[in-house]
Amino acid sequence: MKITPIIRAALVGALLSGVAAVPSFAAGWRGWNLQPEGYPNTTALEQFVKDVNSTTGGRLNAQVFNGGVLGDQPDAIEQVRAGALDFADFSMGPMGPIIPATNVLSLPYLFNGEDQMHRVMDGAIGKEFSAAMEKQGLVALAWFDAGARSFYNTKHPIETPADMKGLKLRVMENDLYVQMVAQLGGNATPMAYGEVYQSLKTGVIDGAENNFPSYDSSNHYQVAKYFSVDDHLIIPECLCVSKISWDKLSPADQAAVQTAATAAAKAQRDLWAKQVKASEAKMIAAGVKINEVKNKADFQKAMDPVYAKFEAANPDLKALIEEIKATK
Ligand code: GTR
Repeated sequence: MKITPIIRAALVGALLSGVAAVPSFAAGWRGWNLQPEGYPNTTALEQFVKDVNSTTGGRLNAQVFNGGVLGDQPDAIEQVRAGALDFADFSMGPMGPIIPATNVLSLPYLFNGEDQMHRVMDGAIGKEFSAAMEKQGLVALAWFDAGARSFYNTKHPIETPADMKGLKLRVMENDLYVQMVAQLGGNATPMAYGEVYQSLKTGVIDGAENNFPSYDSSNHYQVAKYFSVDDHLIIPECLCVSKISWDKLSPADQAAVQTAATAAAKAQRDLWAKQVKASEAKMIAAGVKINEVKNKADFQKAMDPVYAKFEAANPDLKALIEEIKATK
């Protein structure tokens, strides 16, 4: 669906006032998605909507609103918890301030790679996170891939932590990322994704951090040409349904929605792997200066105080962190 500024204003107004959406949108499930058309997550969510609508005989009449037109993620999390929105693809990054146990997933260098992240999230530990989220109004149906995040900036390549000194970097809305950048000598500003391009352009910030597909689709590469691969964060994303919406479904419809979500996650992961390669090739062709950080261990070591502080504040989560790190 094409969202014009007027439709967007009407939708947001309707959400804020608690009134049902404008009449041209028949009552039905509404989903939040930050990413634009063509992005792996968007394609997967569109498949989810199509499957859900066909396997529930049109009862849910689901649709997804792409490109963050329904607002930023922290607000959208609250909307889904309140049942004002029915489903979403959420990064687990900005989830931490709302559901503290999920902050474990925002610890830098927690996972040793995407395969380990999949094994953890698809297994018993993933179910523990789902249980914590369900208590807070979010039913986690499947986990999407969001690759590994690295720093990029307008000034120079980052090869050692010393190159981070003084850089003003945008991070997602979670204090753990502010600590992460501070330990490396930079200055972090939590900021909504949609504001990053303009802030890079006007010099409000010098850089940010993300995966290749987002660096590409957000056009950040056009203004911040140095991408330094340090892979400091691997954060899963969650295809979540509002617990309020979920509890209204019959067991048969719940099963249909779960099946659609599992298939959507499979599609997303396949598309993701291809998109990472395609975006990297596009960045190289566009003249982006990509450097692989040689001594990632130095960056990792700098995170010790972040772990120490987190574990001191959450002693009950220490065993879980160790279990994740030990997962083969
Ligand atoms: C993207 C991710 C989004 C959001 C965004 C950001 O890679 O898919 O969910 O986390 O980064 O940096 O805000």
